[in-house]
Amino acid sequence: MEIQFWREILEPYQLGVNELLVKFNHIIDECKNSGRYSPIESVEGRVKKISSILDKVQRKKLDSSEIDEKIEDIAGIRIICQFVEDIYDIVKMIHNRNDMIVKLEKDYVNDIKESGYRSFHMIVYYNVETLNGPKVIQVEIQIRTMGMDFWATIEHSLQYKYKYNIPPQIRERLSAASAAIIKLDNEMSSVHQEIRESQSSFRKQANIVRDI
Ligand code: 0O2
Repeated sequence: MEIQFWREILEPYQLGVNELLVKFNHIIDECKNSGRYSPIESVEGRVKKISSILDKVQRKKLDSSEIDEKIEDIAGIRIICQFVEDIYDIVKMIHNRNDMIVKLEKDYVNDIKESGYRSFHMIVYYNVETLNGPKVIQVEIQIRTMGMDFWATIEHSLQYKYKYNIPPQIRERLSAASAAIIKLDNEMSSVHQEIRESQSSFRKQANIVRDI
């Protein structure tokens, strides 16, 4: 497949990722500026590499005309938050927005994957305006706590190191680490009200100092 083919496929996705990064970062700023607690700690985004798209095309035996419809994660947004409760606040927020339509959700927070992976996944439809007119793209949004992100990042690099064949003894340790992170997330949730209040009064204080 030629460069022009990939440019035409990927450009709308890059635009979508750029726009969504601005929008989710703006939520963080709006919360900060009004002294409110932000359920979003940070956000990152990427467009899937051509080699990874091709792997998926082969694995799912797709025709090149089916890429837009069948590969739902060409555009990926990852939202990191502090508490498990924040995940569900963000999910609600996304449902209430007019610029995204939720196609499907996978709750790997409650329905933990065999590997120990936890995260909330949403596939949303999002409209972008291109030179050729409007285009509706699919975007995968992964929402997870800092703890879940820590685990997934380490596990992902081990998958890479062991070429997707992690030895059983390391798998066991990863499962134990995942269980420890569940405990940590639960512990943090149990004191979250107190932490939220202290962070919000700290932020208000910082805003007052900044405004002087
Ligand atoms: P990358 O590089 O992150 O993009 P499909 O997406 O169709 O292949 P599936 O199983 O329906 O299949 O998708 P799923 O499991 O809902 O989500 C896939 C993405 O979630 C992965 O993307 C990872 O980002 C993440 N993920 C899922 N399971 C695991 C896991 O066990 N460990 C880690 N570290 N991440 C996981 P990609 O395409 O694999 O890679």
